Amino acid sequence: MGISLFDLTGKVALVTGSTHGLGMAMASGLGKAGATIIVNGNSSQQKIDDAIQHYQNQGINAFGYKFDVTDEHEVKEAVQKIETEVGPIDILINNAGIIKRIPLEQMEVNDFKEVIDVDLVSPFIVSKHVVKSMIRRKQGKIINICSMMSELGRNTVGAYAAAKGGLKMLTQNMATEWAKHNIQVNGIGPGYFATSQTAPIRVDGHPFNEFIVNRTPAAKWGDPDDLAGAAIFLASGASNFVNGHILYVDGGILATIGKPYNED
Ligand code: GCO
Repeated sequence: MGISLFDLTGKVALVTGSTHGLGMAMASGLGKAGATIIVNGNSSQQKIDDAIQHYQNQGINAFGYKFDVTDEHEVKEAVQKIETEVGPIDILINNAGIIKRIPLEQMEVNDFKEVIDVDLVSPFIVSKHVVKSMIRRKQGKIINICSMMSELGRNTVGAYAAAKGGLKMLTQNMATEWAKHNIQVNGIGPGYFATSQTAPIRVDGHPFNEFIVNRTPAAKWGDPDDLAGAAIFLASGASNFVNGHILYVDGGILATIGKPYNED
């Protein structure tokens, strides 16, 4: 039986922001496909240790590194440590991100800049340091976690939309510059998923909660595990001729203008 197209055995995958939420769901998928997972977070060592335990409980080989993805010095040091202690990074998922829901006319410039820093500049910083060994080894997979806001606007998330729209174009430019080195750079655009980030707008009775269920042809919020397949595909040999593609996992949101509330 030949190696499956989707087998990640022997690969090392760094997933930023993988101590919880979508990052943990995607990293678990890669781990179950055979990859060794490099867990990253920046809040506490305890959260990283708990996450490592979570992965190991699933039979996944995992190591943890605490660093701030917006700090180039910390990123450079961490990538060097990972490559020395674990091995070269074959797969990078730039997942770490924040959101601030504030109407643009009320938003402080510092708040706007912080969202851009984490959601757009840090994928550039981390990719810049990880891609060096990928170029040397003539192979690599980079996956940037975009958003519905890479394509659509929404009240109060202007900074986030600017960052995620930019991340879509950064993905396409990374693909343009690095494809000749046999490095495939693509994006995943999650629709609306049940995570800590969306918890405030998902509470029962919250108008947005009902809106999203109505706006999504699949008529539900996504389950983080629904992202694992897309991550495995874009991290594996099955996507070696896929470059600069944003794969939307959104239950059909981008396929439709939506429907009246009282329509089935
Ligand atoms: C929001 C949500 C979205 C989702 C996701 C959609 O406030 O609209 O948080 O931004 O998190 O990014 O793709």
